Amino acid sequence: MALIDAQPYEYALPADLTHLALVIIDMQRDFMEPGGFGDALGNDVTRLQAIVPTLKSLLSCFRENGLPVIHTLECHQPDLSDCPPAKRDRGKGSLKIGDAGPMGRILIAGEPGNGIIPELQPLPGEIVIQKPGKGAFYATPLQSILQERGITHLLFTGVTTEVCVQTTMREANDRGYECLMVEDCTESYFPEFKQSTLDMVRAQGGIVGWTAPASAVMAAIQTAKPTAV
Ligand code: TIU
Repeated sequence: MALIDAQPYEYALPADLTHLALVIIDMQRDFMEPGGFGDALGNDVTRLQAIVPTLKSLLSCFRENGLPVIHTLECHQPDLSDCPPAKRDRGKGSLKIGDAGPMGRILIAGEPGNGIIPELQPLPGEIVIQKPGKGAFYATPLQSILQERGITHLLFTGVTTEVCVQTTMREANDRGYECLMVEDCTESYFPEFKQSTLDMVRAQGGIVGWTAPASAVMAAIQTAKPTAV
């Protein structure tokens, strides 16, 4: 059995690695670039860039081993029918969800600014989940897709750590998935929130799951002799 050197203790990979998926949360221009949703909320979006090279390496590892990859996008339909007024009206930013910004309408599906950043573009065959909420299980087919494919183990990456990544990981934990957050493949606009999230995930014996760096994940996958190539 291959083990990831994780906290609070080793994370056991499934014997058949195709039951393990990499979940990449919301690596979209809307959160990563000036002029998008994250910027409109008043955040310094530039600090999220630091994880891109490491996340790209982890994605390459999954692709080279033929393992499942799931990308998510936070977005709303152009008519905002899936955007609760409570979400659109929250905050005092100058641009709200659906307003026209420099990269198109803010947080609207299909707009240039809503797309995944070029470095992490999904390949054909990879799962892409559009989600209207912070959690990727809410109002999406994610649970049924995981069940159909027999996926039981999930590695969480992306942005932002304490909002969409943590919400999705908690949703997955309650649904019985074995969850691990990849420490250097997730980032927040607030470094102290990222640290607190990692701490709370692995506290109490792993109350929400495990955390580990990407290097430990990739080392374990290499020793596991993938069943799929
Ligand atoms: N604002 C913030 O930190 N995050 C979000 O609104 N969405 C995601 O985390 N993707």
